[in-house]
Amino acid sequence: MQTILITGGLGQVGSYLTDRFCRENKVIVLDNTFSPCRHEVPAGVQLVIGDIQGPEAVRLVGQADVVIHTAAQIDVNRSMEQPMFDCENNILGTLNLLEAARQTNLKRFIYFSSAAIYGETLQMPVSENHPTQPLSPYGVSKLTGEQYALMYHRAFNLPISVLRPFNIYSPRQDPSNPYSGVITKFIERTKAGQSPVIFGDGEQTRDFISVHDIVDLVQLLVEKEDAIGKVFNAGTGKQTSVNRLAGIVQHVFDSDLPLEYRQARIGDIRHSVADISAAKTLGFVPKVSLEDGLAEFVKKCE
Ligand code: UD2
Repeated sequence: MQTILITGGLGQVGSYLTDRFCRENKVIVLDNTFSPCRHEVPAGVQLVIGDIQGPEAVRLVGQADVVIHTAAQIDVNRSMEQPMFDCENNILGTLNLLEAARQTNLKRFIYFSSAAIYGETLQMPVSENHPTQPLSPYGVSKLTGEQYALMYHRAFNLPISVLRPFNIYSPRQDPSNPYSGVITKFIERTKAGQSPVIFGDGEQTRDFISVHDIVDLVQLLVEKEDAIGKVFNAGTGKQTSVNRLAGIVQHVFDSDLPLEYRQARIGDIRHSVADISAAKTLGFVPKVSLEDGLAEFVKKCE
């Protein structure tokens, strides 16, 4: 049995990781409850309310065999308005954990980066060695965290693996959070008897990945020696247009209202899809189709 520290363990991704890893491990959740998707942890899991920048975080890293670092300031717009806040949380917070990890015998440190580090992409699908040209302070802070993590691997032999998730969805995403993704927004409107609102012509595409597939991939990163010192895209490798997504949501929720089109978002990326060859070398196979993933939201509503 290993001790696994999950930072941001009350969040959308962290809470699913906690559910999976607590079956066979001792899990400690560190969360500042800034944007929790749930307020309790499963029985047997230790919850520590605190910040990744503080001394508490250092103490907890010292107790862990594995650190899965998901805690972050995740709002791209907020990063534009308050870049210092974003920098402190995402860069200094990550550095605090890495510094703590340097003093230990950790078996693995998984760093959650983001596809935001790529910015507008030049070729598709996007592989991990594509140039990085972030378009927001959030993208810069995530990329800087990656660079620190990989440097700690090279210089101090820390067993780091980096994950770059594309568009993650789950029924636990908080609909009241302005940051929440297009899937949550479409479902909330459809449930309220309103049309999904599409920004632009709806032909922009994304690689939507279920949180369950993300958890599978993290498990592989924790288990496989081959994952150390490497960066992995976390997507499905499938491209879905926003128009098609709206159609599937309406089908799943049995709605036929006409779609509502509004002006495109400034700075919206046109196409995004992951090359997942690297993750496949670890044995990763995305299992949840968009249709099945969305059906899970219906169950939650029942
Ligand atoms: C995702 C990430 C973001 C950052 C970025 C980097 C999420 C939730 N956000 O932003 O953190 O990593 O990728 O590229 O995963 N849209 C609509 N109607 C709506 C809401 C959105 O048409 O009501 C469109 C939106 O204009 C965009 C697409 O849907 O073209 C996806 O939007 P999103 O906010 O879910 O995610 P994205 O890809 O902008």
